[in-house]
Amino acid sequence: VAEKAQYKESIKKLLKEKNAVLIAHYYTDPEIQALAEETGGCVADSLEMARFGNQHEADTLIIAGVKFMGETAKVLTPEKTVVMPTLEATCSLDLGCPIEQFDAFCNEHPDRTVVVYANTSTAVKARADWIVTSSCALEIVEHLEEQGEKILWGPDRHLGNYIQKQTGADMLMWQGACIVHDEFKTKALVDMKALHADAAVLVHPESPAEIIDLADAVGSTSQLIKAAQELPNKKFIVATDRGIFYKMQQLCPEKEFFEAPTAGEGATCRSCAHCPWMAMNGLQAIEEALVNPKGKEVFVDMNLRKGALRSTNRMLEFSA
Ligand code: CIZ
Ligand code: SF4
Repeated sequence: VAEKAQYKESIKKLLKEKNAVLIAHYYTDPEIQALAEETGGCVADSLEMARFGNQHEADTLIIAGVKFMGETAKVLTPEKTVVMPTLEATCSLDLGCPIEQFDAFCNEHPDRTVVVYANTSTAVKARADWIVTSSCALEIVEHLEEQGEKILWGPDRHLGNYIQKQTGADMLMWQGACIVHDEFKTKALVDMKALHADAAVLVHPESPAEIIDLADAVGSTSQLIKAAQELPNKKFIVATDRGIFYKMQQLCPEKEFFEAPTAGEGATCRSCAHCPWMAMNGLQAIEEALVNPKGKEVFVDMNLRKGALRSTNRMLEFSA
């Protein structure tokens, strides 16, 4: 505990000295989210993180999250120094969508508008016509469907299937998945619901369809946090990364939150409702990134940047 307090003090001092700001995702550990809030940074979903970094006057952005979030920040503000606690923090959606294969898939379907989830590399974003995050995906696909466009969607198949069902759009899917949300189990959730009959079930749409079918509210992290505040229930079963409990508990101290059941427990559990890459964002790693950014700074290819900026700005302008 004493050690943690020292790290926090040191980070606060360094943020000021370097005119840096800490931007954390809802899935990072509670102490990181608390520190971001205390120091005038932000805790947000990937869309709001991108906006906040884009508008902030700091010279250096410390992005506590996963690689694609750092890359998005660099694409939007190339003049800033963008640093991450570790560049090893990636995402199974990003890993599962390599540009060579994705480009070939797009080339086979030239008649389709390419819509990709923000959880992708700069190269994949540059290949796309549109970027979406889970908080604006529905509206953007609805808009494209109204224009009569056929869509090629990547990489998350669960989110894609959910949006397809909601909008009726013609969508061809890349078959990626998030290792955290893919683990939620239907039967165990049905049992848990029976045990807490008065609980509302909150589900992130990166989860399998059978889990989404059991939900009282489906949405992005920020939308689920809103649902926790607005629904009258006193108890909630939550199917997304448990990092989100920090914000839910803070905003609804009188309510109770339970993790939705995952496949494995203990040793067999790969991700158990907490993203292993988000978990790499520790206090020590943040301090190190501030002291010596070497090896932790995010760079993007300037040619790819142009394309990624075009598709990312389309999203930001649409959802402004
Ligand atoms: O699962 C993720 O990585 C999410 C929800 C990202 C985001 O859009 O905030
Ligand atoms: Fe990627 Fe899933 Fe981790 Fe989000 S929670 S960063 S989608 S692996």
